[in-house]
Amino acid sequence: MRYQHTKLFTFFLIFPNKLIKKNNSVIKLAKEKIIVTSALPYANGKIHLGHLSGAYLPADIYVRYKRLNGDDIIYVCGSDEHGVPITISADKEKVSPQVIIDRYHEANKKTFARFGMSFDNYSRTSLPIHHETAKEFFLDFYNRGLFVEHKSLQFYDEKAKMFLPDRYVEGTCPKCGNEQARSDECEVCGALYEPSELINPVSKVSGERPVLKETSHWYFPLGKYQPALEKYIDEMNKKYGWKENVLQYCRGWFKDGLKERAITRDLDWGIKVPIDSAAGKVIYVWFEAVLGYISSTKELSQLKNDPDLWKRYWQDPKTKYIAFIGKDNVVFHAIIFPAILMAWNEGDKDPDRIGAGQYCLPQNVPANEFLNFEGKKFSKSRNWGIDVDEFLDLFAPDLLRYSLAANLPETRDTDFYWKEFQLRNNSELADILGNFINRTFTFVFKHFDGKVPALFKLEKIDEDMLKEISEYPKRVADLFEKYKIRDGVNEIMNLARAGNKYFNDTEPWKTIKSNRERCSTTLNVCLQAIYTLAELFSPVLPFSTEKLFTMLNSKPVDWKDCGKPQLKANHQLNQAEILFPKIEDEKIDAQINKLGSSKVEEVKKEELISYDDFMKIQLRVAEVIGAENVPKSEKLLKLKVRLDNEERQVVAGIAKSYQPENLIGKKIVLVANLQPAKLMGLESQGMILAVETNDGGLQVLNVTETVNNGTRVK
Ligand code: B3M
Ligand code: ZN
Repeated sequence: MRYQHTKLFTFFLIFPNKLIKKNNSVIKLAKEKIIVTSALPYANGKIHLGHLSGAYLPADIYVRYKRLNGDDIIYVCGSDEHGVPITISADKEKVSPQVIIDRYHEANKKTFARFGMSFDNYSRTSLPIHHETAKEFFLDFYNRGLFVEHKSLQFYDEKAKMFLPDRYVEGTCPKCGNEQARSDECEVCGALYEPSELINPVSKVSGERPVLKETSHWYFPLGKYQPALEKYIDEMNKKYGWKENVLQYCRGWFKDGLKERAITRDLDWGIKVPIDSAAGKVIYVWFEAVLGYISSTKELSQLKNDPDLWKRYWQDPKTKYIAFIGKDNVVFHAIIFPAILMAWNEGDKDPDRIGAGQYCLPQNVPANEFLNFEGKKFSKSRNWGIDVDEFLDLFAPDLLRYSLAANLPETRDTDFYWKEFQLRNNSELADILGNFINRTFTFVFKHFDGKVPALFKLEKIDEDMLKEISEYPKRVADLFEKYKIRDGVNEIMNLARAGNKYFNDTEPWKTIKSNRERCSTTLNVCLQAIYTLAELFSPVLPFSTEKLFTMLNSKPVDWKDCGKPQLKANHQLNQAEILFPKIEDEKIDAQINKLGSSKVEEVKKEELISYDDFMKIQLRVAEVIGAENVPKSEKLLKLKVRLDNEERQVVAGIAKSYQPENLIGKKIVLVANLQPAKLMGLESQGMILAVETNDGGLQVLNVTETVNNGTRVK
């Protein structure tokens, strides 16, 4: 429910952020005006599960919860389409950057939609509206004399005849010795330095050692804002509790002392520096990308035909702005972006510029740590991980949302494991939540015609359960409000656990025979719990809970009310469908087996065997002289094989690939000194070697007929 100023004005006095009814009989809780943003992903590759866990899913859950809470919220994002990451991808494929950004912007936008991301707008930084916004900020700062112009030495590739941006140069970090450091930034220790400090630089374009050549750039005086930034972060933390990891990063930066930062680059892809003398220079991608949040909101204004919409959010001092990001983006959102906004806001002191508006700064920056994949970093080149689209081709989006949400890297790095994913689905979504819903619906349809059974006299167990249900919305909200999304999600599942326990303890399958009113009462309570679960889970499982609301023949209410009994007696329900089918082992194993380098690495881990060990295995050529099917077995064939002067019986699992008669006369390779084993009651005196074919069948290894029976294979 969103309030409209005009309609409510006659009934309510509007206090800052609060609506109080005139006769004071009802005090409506403060509704907040909120902007939520998620980091703009570079449009140079597909987003993976790690991205979703870092900056997108937690934001989407928060936003969906806030909407149900009746808050006035907008959620914007978009593609980051400038900068060296894009040009590097374009160079690799030998296409223009435009081809890259068009491809990945569209792809990621679609993927996000499939995953259920509920952005109000998903924009792109290549749009004119963004270029204008970035240039407006740049020119404002430039005209106010805020920038300092410096000549500096920059790496220049004499072979390729170009200045080399940071990521085009690799060398050794002067601080920690990382040999893959960029020209001005080390990803390992986080150090920022001058290109001239990099040890042993190499150009990624030509592979040559680049030279340092003079160029001139504009610098943003970040150091000037350090006192204000420290005060701002301190205040925000005191009022709203920032995450420890974010504070740690910021403190580290402050300790080193903020320095001026070049905000232009010698590059031809990006937003041209809007000054005549600056040909060949673009605005540094990080300076403009953060402004993309504002441009995305401006685009939303256009789309909604409401030109001032963006101002009502960004330039209202009461707006609460929350920036969801991954930990690698902290400095840009907690320090640089606030500094840019402070610099803009102080411009209002300039008589020429009054009325340009004051932007609100992030109230919180709930950055997440990283998600790894099966114990390692995601890696496309090593085929380690899975594409989100590929995932969604195999499994419903809510399954992914749940397993990621229940394991968000909020306080430390976490891992996605296929087996854990299966377990979360099978033993939580299916066995706990799905089971509770299913048994209740089945019972109500069987014994109460699918109508909500009435409440009769409440016993203590019912009162306790109703009380517990009523406490959940606030309990979960308190966690979500603190950005403890993972804890909130796990808490909701506890209500489903409590529901199952209540169902078991009240034994409706017995009371239906002994005391129908008692049975009716307890099932009513179960359905109220399911209603509450539907609403509490709706930010996490939007697709399944939509179906669940259809089953309940009902709709969500204001979040704070969803713990109160909402379903009236006799209300007609719709037939249940299974919301969470179990995932079979085969489906999961197939994914694990597909993981690229896993096999290679596992072999490495296994102990190597010695030559002597190998020679212990007697591999001998044998001729098949008899073959028949094994009764009642689809897989096994009983073979008779001849070595030099003995015959053996071998039971082999190749019946799906061979007709017995086709094997007669073939010379195969037998493991001749294997301990005999019994298969379906038949003794097998050895094993024959076979390979798996592409279609999953087996092909027996053959030796030409001229080789004598019994010959050793070495
Ligand atoms: N594009 C970094 C990234 O995709 C960067 C975030 C921009 S947020 C304004 O990892
Ligand atoms: Zn380093």
